[in-house]
Amino acid sequence: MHNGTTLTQFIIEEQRHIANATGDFTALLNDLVTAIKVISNAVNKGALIGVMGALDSQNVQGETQKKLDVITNEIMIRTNEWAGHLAGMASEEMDEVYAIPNKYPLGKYLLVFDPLDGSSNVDINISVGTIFSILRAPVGNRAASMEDFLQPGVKQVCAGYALYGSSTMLVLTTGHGVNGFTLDREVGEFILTHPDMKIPADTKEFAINASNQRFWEPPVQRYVEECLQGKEGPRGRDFNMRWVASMVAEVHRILTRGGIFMYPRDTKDPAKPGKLRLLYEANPMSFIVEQAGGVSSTGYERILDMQPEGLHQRVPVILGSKNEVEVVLGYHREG
Ligand code: P6P
Repeated sequence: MHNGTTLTQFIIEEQRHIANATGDFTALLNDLVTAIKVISNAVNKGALIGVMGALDSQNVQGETQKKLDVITNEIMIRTNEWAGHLAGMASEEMDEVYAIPNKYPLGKYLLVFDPLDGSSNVDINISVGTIFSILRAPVGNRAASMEDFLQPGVKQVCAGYALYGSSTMLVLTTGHGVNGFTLDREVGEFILTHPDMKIPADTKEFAINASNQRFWEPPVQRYVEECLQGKEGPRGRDFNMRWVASMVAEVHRILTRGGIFMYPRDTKDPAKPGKLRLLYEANPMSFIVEQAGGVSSTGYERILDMQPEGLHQRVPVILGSKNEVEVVLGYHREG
């Protein structure tokens, strides 16, 4: 059960942690939460409102767009563009920065998001989510340039995700720990159900797309092979494996019971140093994971320290339970 703390109440209390808070941040988060409620409704209605299936279009990633990719992107834009809290937005589904229309005032924050992460799962009714990251605009109240978004992950003011699963949850951090909220549809409010989430330091559960095994770097090959050898191998214990193909679901499982998630650098497409995008997948999830006591790395460097070079830059990701990620990083150091 819960003590009934609503997200609205929680955000206002969080606002007290933010220096010179003017209420803008709280109002921005409230608009973001409204978008997430609308997306949750669309995702959960699914086939009933004809939002399943793919379009003929591709996004900047060269990925076929699902109807819901476009619909959810539109919901995020329309719900957050008007209130005067943002200097610009960037999304997995848009090639360029989204400029706030002239009819609306500009604000001091930047919003970066993947409106429907794991959308390839939508038609088969497996959990998907929205990932978001809030940065401060280098110069507030001025239309943001692309360069304004290229800030290391340590500059994030807030990061979070919505998980549209058996229940709709919102998990977020503002740098003071990680808290999870569950949507009570009868009330229309997110209720604090998972206060101060922490990732167990150890785990026996790894998540990786094993079909890419032949493309992995040697340290990852070694790590996974040793997991598969189980208690007869050098790790001396058996492991379990999961792969949902929805990063939000994987990270939520790790926050809930521990684990290690890997989408490592692979040689499948040498032009791509990884599959996941730094600004709107790796950075927000890394902020959350670190705030919950976990570790998040490319294998060679801390993800939150990386200087982004482009809106849609891809990076390798190895994140989760501290002690298990450290094993993989140790293998990378050994070469
Ligand atoms: P694959 C979803 O498209 C995503 O960006 C992440 O959410 C997920 O972890 C990964 O890609 C799945 O990739 O290669 O298994 O389809």
